[in-house]
Amino acid sequence: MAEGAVLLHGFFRDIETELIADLRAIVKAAPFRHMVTPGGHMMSVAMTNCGSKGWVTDQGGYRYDAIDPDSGRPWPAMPASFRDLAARAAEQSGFHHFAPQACLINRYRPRAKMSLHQDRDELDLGAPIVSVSLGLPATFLFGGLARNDKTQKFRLEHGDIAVWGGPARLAYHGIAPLADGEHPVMGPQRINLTFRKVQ
Ligand code: MD3
Ligand code: FE
Repeated sequence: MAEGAVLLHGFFRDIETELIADLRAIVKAAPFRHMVTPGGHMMSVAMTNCGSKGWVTDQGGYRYDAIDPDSGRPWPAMPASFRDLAARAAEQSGFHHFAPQACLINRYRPRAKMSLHQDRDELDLGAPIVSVSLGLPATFLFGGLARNDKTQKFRLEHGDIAVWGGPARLAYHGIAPLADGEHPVMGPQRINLTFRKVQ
């Protein structure tokens, strides 16, 4: 896709059942919620997290926090299936010993979108971000290092894993409004996991 970005197709096929069962357990313990941005807007994407840190946003700003603000408890632990998949994808892409503390889980229903943004709340920008797509396909928008750089479109489908490191790590990116549809395994939604080394 770009220097530093690697797209792997069908990478979780062998562990799909375990991955989805583990995802269900996380969502049971820490349900999806629509967070509010510091600007006061409710996000169309619903989110939750697993791992020792989770990404949260509220009127106070964005941050990684060990505690789920909705439950007052720590986020669910990162399952071995998640951790191993992320490490295997990173290794395949040339990043050794990838040990993320956080996994942000995004849920898109039809019409949900994510506006163009950079991910820069992580302390270690030398580590890649690994993203895993499940469910309905999405149009991924990939720009440059400046907000106004022109964007390229890529389709992300169930089973796709992308590793974003090097010069791609700070590129602007987003997701176009999700089209209607019904995925045979995941139903009428798209779920994206992003693994992050935050400390
Ligand atoms: C490129 N998520 O959670 S995944 C996010 O599909 C986010 O939910 C989108 O952007 C989603 O922050 C896009 C692909 C992705 C994730 C992180 C990146 C691409 C990236 C970080 C840097 C560059
Ligand atoms: Fe992002």
